[in-house]
This record gives sequence, structure tokens and C-alpha cells, in this order.
Amino acid sequence: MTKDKEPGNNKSAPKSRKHPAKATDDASSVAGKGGELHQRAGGNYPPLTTSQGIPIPDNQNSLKANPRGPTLLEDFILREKITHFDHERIPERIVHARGTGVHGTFELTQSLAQYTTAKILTEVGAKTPVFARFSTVAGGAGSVDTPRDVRGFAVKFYTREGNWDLVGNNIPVFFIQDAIKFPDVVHSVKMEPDRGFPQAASAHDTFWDFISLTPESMHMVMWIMSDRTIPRSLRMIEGFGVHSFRLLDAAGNSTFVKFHWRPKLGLQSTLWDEAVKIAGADPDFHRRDMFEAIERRDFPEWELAVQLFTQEESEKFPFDHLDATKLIPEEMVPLQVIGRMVLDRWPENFFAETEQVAFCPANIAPGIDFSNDPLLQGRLFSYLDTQLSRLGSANFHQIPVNAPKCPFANHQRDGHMQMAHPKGRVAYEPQSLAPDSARESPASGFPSHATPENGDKGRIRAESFADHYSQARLFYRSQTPTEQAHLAFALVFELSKVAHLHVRQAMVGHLRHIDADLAQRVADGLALPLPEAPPAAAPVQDMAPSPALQIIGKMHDTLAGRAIGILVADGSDGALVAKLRKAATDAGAGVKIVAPKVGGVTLADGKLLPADGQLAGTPSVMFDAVAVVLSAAGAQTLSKEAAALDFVSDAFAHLKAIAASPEAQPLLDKANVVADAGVVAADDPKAFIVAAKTRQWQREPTVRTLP
Ligand code: HDE
Repeated sequence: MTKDKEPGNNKSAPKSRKHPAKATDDASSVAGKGGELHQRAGGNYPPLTTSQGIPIPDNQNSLKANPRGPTLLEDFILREKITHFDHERIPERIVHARGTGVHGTFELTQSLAQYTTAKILTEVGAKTPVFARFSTVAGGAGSVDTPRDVRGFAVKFYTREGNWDLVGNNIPVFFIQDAIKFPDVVHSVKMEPDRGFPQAASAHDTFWDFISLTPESMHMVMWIMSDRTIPRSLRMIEGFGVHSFRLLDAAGNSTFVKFHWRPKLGLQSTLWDEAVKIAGADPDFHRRDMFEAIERRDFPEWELAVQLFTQEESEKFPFDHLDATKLIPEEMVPLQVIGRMVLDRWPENFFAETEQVAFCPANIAPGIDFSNDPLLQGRLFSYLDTQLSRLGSANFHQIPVNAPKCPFANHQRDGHMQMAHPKGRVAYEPQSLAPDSARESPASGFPSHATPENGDKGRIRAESFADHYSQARLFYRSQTPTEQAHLAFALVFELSKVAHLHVRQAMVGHLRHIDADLAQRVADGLALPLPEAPPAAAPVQDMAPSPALQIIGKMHDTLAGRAIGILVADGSDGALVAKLRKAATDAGAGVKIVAPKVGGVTLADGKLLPADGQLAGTPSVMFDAVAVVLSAAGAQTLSKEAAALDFVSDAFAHLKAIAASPEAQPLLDKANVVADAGVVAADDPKAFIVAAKTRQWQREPTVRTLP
């Protein structure tokens, strides 16, 4: 049957379907565009088909009784397309919904053969494929990248002995000691259930109400109020496995281990005001940053390091290492670097890989084992459970990003979306009918540590978990004065968003146990009389400061992997721009030209300089340092442009280096930029590079009042 002969068609309709590019009537104008696109694409493209393989003749028009008549139920092409579309979304992760995933490789550089049989930790030089996913915790999948939040740092190692998932965070401790509190802490931080806001923010009453009633969270509170939770880039965060795990040797002897990821680029954070403005300017800031780094082959890299300790050593720690609100200071148990991870391949399809990847702390290789940390024990249940509902089937391990890359076989069968078709009549074990069917391996299968257990059953919190303030104090007192000020500022900001006075009071009461000066600063910042401290469950200990807990101490003076913006306008000096660009790229930075119009500017010598970003859409928060190269006329024009004034004044307030041509001075003056070591002449690229490699911390007291 040809369409021309279908009942109800008038004469013009068949034409529009047969020759979409030539269609002229209103209803077919889209078809016209589609047709042109096809022609432009050219080449040998495969025919568009339904999911059943039926070739589709017209992807622009549904099947109608006549050109202006009703759509027919018969249109299986329309129905299949819309039905699939209707079901495109799956439930997002209850936490860590917003994520960025990248493929890469892990290479072991130092063997742990003395402690473990795990091949991934003993085969030096072996390269293991990995998939890493970085995430925020509280916001939905479509939320912004830069709220104040913990970052998830999950790595799936496709080892020769099965998948090992190290599902960590960029903070080495957690809010709670027992998994039974997880739904509470998450419900408190998520948007409030009656009003549906705030999205992706901890600065609200329910979160601080819960926290103020949960003293065990105080150490984590110090970390989340530090600049660790407003990172500059996902390439510049640390990762931590958090819990103690065990390594097991061939004889079954156990050594405890904590895992750490250390970024090659060093740590780097934004300032709070900067993070807020980035959220508006580019909600995908971190995802885009990672994507662009991979695109330009500037592959992010981390060292994997371990802290190893025995049961006997752990008994001498002034805290319980099974308590996930505690860390082991590096100064107490040094880090040993054992390998490196390089991320070098962006997923081909975001949904198939980043969205469908399923990490689970229970995915573990023989030779590594769990500890009794009650938070870890709860996690061992939660991930598979949530993934069954998120991915909709017990067969989600067959999705390519989740499937092991080593052989795997068992007698699990059937279920929704079974993609495999196992052969044979035997789907059980023990059996005697199929010699080649999979069997258990008593000698080489996953061993569990033979931990002796005794004591009374009960809903009990160990007494060794009672000290809630000592490590919070350790963290705060280990920070530089700048970091301490930022932490106090963050607490004042967050608690100022809390409407309930008693919650603010309770929080400041806790701070008194951590550090008297911190409590006073926050109380002053809230205009709050210093409240009573609550009773402490255990005496607060003074621990030796740990500089390894700082961010500033771990920042590298470098432009590697950083971004420089050069603001230009018509009449700018092209030679100066070229000089600055060369100096910045030689130092490892990416450079973007920012201009009032995206088409670019006409330089003083008449040449056209194309822009990478238009001024209004490319504010200085996108960059680590900026240069302003303007002619006198350009500076005059931009002095009337709010976006240009913001570009300069924000760069200054965000403690960034600014290089400026002398003619740009009126713009700098109007933006209240005051000369200091970070404001340099544009024709001195060397000085600019030195200043751009770091933040101008000394400037901070001149641009904002910190508590
Ligand atoms: Fe998770 N966590 N978590 N978590 N977690 C999930 O699993 C959970 C905890 C972490 O990129 C969920 O598949 C419980 C600590 C990361 O896909 C869920 C407890 C740490 C990711 C879950 C914790 C993490 C998750 C949600 C307390 C750092 C994202 C979706 C007992 C060591 C992984 C999913 C990705 C995701 C449960 C605490 C890290 C609900 C019950 C501590 C990085 O299963």
C-alpha cells in the first residue's frame, strides 16, 4: 500500500511526506528543516528504524486520517517513539544524584604482597581499567555543581579477580557513627519535605537542627564548613575510603588499611562568594571543567596511598578507628603511595555509563576485607538494595559499565531484563550432570577474616565512640588562620539562614567544646550571647596539630590545569595579548579571550581577535587569574558596563591576580581595585605568572570582614 492510496489523504499531503524538504505548508515546515539536515549530513548514514528494525519513512509527521485530521492509533512508529520517551527517566540516586563519571586506568607502583593476596594490590605495573564518578550529595541530578557539599569519590576497579569498588568521599570522616542514622541525616539536609526547598544546600533549619542534636557529627561539621566543600575542580580534590578495611595475606593474617587518593594538581578551593556566583554563571562548572580537561588530553591524576596498621597499634590510638567520625592523622600513621590513577576517557553516553553505574562497597576483591565499622556494615546492605529499585532489575550487573571485565559465572537465572542466555540444563550446585558448570573454589575464593567476636547482643554504642569533640578540635586547630576564618565565616553564613534561635544557640554551645575562640567568633558573627556548652560524653583531648588537614598547605603554586581569562575590547594591543597568552600557556594554563561580543574584537593593528566567551556570560569566576588588556577608548566604554566592572572587582575580591594594561586603569579604579602584589602590569608576564599561581591571601582582610 502506498501512502498516496491511503484513504482520507488529499492531494497535497502525500507530497509533503514524500518530499519533506520541499514541503511548503505550515504543518510541514519542520519536515523541511529535517530534510535539509539530512542533506547536509550527507554520507552513508544507516536508515532510521523502529526498535524492531522497521525502516522509518518519515520522522517528522505522525500518521493522520487526513492532513488536518486526527492522528491514528495505528501509528506504531509514533507510539513506540513516545512510549520510549515517556520512560526515559529512572529514579535518581537518593544521595549523590548529581555526578560526573570518567574512565581511566589504575597502575600499581608498590606491591602490598606482604599484607594481601589481592592481585590489584600486588601486581606492580599491571594496568587495571577503572570508572570513577564524582558527585555532590544533597542536590538532585539537575542541581548545580558548586554548592557547599561533600563530594563523592567513587572508583570501580575492574580487577582480574572481580570488581572492587572503593566508594569514598573527599572528606575522610562522616556525620554519623551508625548506619541507622543515615536516613535521618540525609532527610535533614535534603529539601524540607513540606516546602520542597532548599535544593542542594545545608544552610537551613532541619539540617542544623539534626546536627545540633547529634554531637558525633561535630568533626564532620568542621570539614564541611571548611573550603574542602567548595572545590575549584574535581581534579583538585582528595578522596578517602573513610572506613578501616582489612588486608588479608595467604595465611589469613589481617592488617588494617585506610585508602587515600591524592590529586597530582594539589588541592584548590574556591571562595564562598565565588562558588555562589559560579553556580549562576555555569551550573555545570565542575562537569565542564572535567570534560574540557579530558578533551585537551590534560588527564587528571591521583596517587593512591594507604595507611597500614595492626590491631595492636590500633589499640593504642586515642580514638577508635572503627568509628567513622575519626581519622588517623598522617603524622601518626604515615601514608604510603602504592599506585596512580589517570582518568583519560569521557563516557560515550552519559546515561549508559555515569547514570547507570552502580557502585557498592560490598564489591570487593579477595585479599581485601571489611572491618566492623558499623557505618560500613550498614553500607554493605544499602547499595545493592537501592540499585535494585534505581536500575529496576536484579540483572543490572550486566549493564556494560557494571559488568566485570573478568570471566564470571554462577547459577543465578532469569529476572527482568535478562540479557544473557546461559546454556545447559544445570542451574544449581552441587551437581553431577555438567562437568563444565561453575563450581565453588574453596582454595582461591573470597576469604573472610576469622575475627573472634564476643560480648552481649544489644543496640549499643561502644564507649570508645563517645569522644565527639577532640578530632573536631584537632581539625580546627590544624588550619591556617585564613582557613580558620573561612570556617567561622561559613558557620556564621549557614547559621544565619537558620530561623530557630535555639538551634543557633545549641550549635554555638557545641563549638565551645571545640575551640573557645571559634565559638566566640561565630557567636559574634550571629550577634548571639555565648550560650552554655552542652555536657560532653567524654573529656576533650588535645591532639598534636596535623598540617596535613589543611588545604592551603596542600595547594601547589602552579598554573597547571588552571584557567586564565583575558578581557579585551576593540582597540586592544594584540602583541600584549599574545605575550600574556604565551606566558600562561607555557605555564600550563588554558587561556580564554573574553570580549563584549562573541565574534571578537578589532585589535589596534586592525586584526580580528575571535573571542572564546562573551563578557556577560563569561565572568571572572570562571578563571584562576585574569588580565585586562584595553585601549583608552576600550576602558572608557567598559567602565560603563556592569559586567566589565564585575569582571574586575570580583577577580579582586576573589583574591586573584590581575594583569592590566596602563590604559585599563580607569576601569580598575571604578571597580575599586587597589594596587597590591597581585595587581601587575600586563607587559610584565613573568610577574603575572608568579602572582597567578596562588591566591592573594594577604588581600583578603581588605575586601571582606571575616568573623
Ligand atoms: Fe553512600 N550511598 N551511604 N556513603 N555513597 C549511596 O548508593 C549509604 C556513605 C557514597 O557515584 C547510595 O547507588 C549509607 C559514606 C558515594 O554512584 C546509597 C551510608 C561514604 C556514593 C548510599 C552511606 C559514602 C554513595 C545512593 C551510611 C563515603 C555515590 C545511590 C551507612 C565513604 C556513588 C547508590 C555513585 C551512594 C547509602 C554513607 C559514599 C543510598 C546507608 C560514609 C560516593 O545506597
